[in-house]
Amino acid sequence: NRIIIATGNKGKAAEFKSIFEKYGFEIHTLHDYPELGEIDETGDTFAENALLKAEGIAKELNTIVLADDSGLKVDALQGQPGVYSARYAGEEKNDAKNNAKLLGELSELPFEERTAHFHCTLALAGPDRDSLTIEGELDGYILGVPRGHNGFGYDSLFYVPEKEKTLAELTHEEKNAISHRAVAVRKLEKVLEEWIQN
Ligand code: ITT
Ligand code: NA
Repeated sequence: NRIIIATGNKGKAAEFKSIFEKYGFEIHTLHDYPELGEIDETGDTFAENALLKAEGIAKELNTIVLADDSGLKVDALQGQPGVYSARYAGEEKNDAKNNAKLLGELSELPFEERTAHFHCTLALAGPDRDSLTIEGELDGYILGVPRGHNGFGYDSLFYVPEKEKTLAELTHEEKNAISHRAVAVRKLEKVLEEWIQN
């Protein structure tokens, strides 16, 4: 059983590989298909962008494809960076610059007002079938200084109160048990077999 995940993000790809391993799926990503062009993420919502990626790649490869559109929603910033999380600090995707920009925006705020949510929308698409979207979220706080070196993106700034750690201080296994991506994949698991059969 093979699943193609329409992502070029190495952090996401690693997480999908370890999350889906236990379901016995072999995971391929866009790194395995260098001939495919990048999909323009022109949507205003996570769902629109996830569908653009899944349906675009499904059409090119004529097979079933899963895509992830995800990001960080900060309450004090009215939900920003949101769908712009990957390119918050500029056109190039740069985690260090994105984190620095976020810290600058929140510099005046006390801890209690730094609430944030990681969001993940998964989209499943395939030839001759209706697409499906599924969501997952994780609640936390944005710290004033980074902590930990695991993970990717905004993980070192995202404090999870239940763990008393940032996502970057958790092991991969610990993050993959609670993350927005893991929550969405657990929901997907319940409908995947039936969707594939239809
Ligand atoms: P693909 O579109 O190729 O999948 P991308 O990185 O551009 O890769 P998105 O458009 O969905 O993907 O942007 C997601 C961004 O949100 C990502 O680059 C991080 O900055 C942030 N993000 C999402 N999930 C995260 C996580 O688990 N930990 C830390 N940051 C995350
Ligand atoms: Na996006």
